[in-house]
Amino acid sequence: MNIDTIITQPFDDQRPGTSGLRKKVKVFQTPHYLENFVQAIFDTQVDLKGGTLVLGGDGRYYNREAIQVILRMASGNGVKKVLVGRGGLLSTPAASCLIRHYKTDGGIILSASHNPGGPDEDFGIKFNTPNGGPAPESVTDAIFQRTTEIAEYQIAQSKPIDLDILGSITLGETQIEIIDPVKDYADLMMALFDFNRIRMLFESGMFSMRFDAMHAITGPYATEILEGRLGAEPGTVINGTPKTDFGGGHPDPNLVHAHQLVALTKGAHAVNFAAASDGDGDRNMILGCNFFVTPSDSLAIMVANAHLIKGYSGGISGVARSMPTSQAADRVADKLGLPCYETPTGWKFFGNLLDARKITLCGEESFGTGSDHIREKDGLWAVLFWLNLLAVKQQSVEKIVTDHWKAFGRNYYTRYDYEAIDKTDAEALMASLRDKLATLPGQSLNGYPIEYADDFAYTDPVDGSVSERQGIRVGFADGSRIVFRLSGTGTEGATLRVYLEAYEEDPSKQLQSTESVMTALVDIALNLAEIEKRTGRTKPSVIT
Ligand code: VG1
Ligand code: CO
Repeated sequence: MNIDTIITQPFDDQRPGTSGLRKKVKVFQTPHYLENFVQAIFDTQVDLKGGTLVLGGDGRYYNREAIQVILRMASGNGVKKVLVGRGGLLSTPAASCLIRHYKTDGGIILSASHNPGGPDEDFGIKFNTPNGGPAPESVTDAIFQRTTEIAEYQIAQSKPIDLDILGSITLGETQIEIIDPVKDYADLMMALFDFNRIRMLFESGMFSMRFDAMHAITGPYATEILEGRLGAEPGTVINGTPKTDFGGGHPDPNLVHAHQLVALTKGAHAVNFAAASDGDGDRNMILGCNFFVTPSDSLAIMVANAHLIKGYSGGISGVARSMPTSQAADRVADKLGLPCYETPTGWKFFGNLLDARKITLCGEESFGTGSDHIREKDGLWAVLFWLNLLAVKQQSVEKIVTDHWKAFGRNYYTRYDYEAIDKTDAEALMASLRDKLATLPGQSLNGYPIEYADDFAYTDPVDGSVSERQGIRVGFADGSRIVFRLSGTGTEGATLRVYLEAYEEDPSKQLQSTESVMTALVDIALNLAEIEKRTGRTKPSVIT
């Protein structure tokens, strides 16, 4: 087997964001672009030499081509074994599961998550460490540093590997094993949830559900688990065949992009339960009959009910949420006497807390929930958690959520996204907010007294690492909160996210529309950040 050493030059834009390196496909197709980044992984993650790597992606356009390149580079860099999902497919949670199950030296996941796919759309790559989780900042910093000084990469000569046949092949000294992408993950789900009870729910004839895979990676997983192992009727999974362009849509499970699914929860033939996942299978949206569960509430409800679920019935050690996520989970943790951590945005910040067993459950407002079973957020896991809960409680989704509000109060929640705005304008807007921070506490805006205002900084309680400038928080005396931050996953200009939260303890006021409750806070946010003046936008691109 011949290994070529290819001379290359650094690209200056390979710093990973919230979740890996995300760029337009066209950028990744630039000669040496993908190769440089992959070589930087091999150069810095030295255990991969002679070690084992998990490899797979969400099936988007360029997935197969990138896998061929990475396999040849793995061989060129002396990786002993690569576990690849058949067809080059692995959901993000399944990749995390495999890294842990087979105790590998890490994994490379190809995905741009919920961003659209296709020749003119997005692609992404990230490295997960041996604990199964996204690389922490120390690792992504080292990889980035390496990309700035890279001069050559190693790649084995080979004709394309057949990714569609299960079994073992050798590429030089490297063993490539094409494995079933679903089996180990589905087995793990069976260990955590009461499949018999969920099966009885489906068999009762009184319960119907739809799961929208949005033409993305969860199709094969959901079909095997829901229709195969749990006996849900055929057709329960919709849009279940992964497509390289996700059928032309945004594989983003929210009320806007999953509108086909939302429609199935309304009207005379509405289903009792509906759920969707994103491009790479780590997000989830939970719906009841004509009812939407905010991801922040979903996390809080999981914490409150974990004792009812097989895999968590022995008790949970604590909970964490990303900073912009509503404080609903904090209220539950408080009542149950559990520790509750507030971390910066991105799953990588949960890894240490999970590894140190300080938390069992964690989540983000951006449709992500998960637990210590793996080190990524997990879309289907959340769906199964809810199914298990519905099977135990024999109540509707709406009843479970509204009862939860009565017991713990309701955190009304909404997020405004301003996408693809000018980067300089976005940075100026954040800088101007930062400048105002010191003078805000004590002031009242539209009759709302401000209690605190800061730029969120986080000290990891396990390794002491510090992450600064993680978002501007403005907290009000009544528990409401506005958060401003710039996205770290976009590929065009900048995206400003404005997160709004209002707390209501009184059950008689818990059934208002989120929009009406938020009017005053929205107004405060728009004025405080001078959004229209600074971005030229009169309304957000998406409200979730
Ligand atoms: C977004 C979400 C964040 C999530 C990240 C990756 O990041 O806000 O909560 O962890 O996406 O999720 P940002 O920096 O754009 O706000 V995924 O499903 O895109 O891997
Ligand atoms: Co995702």
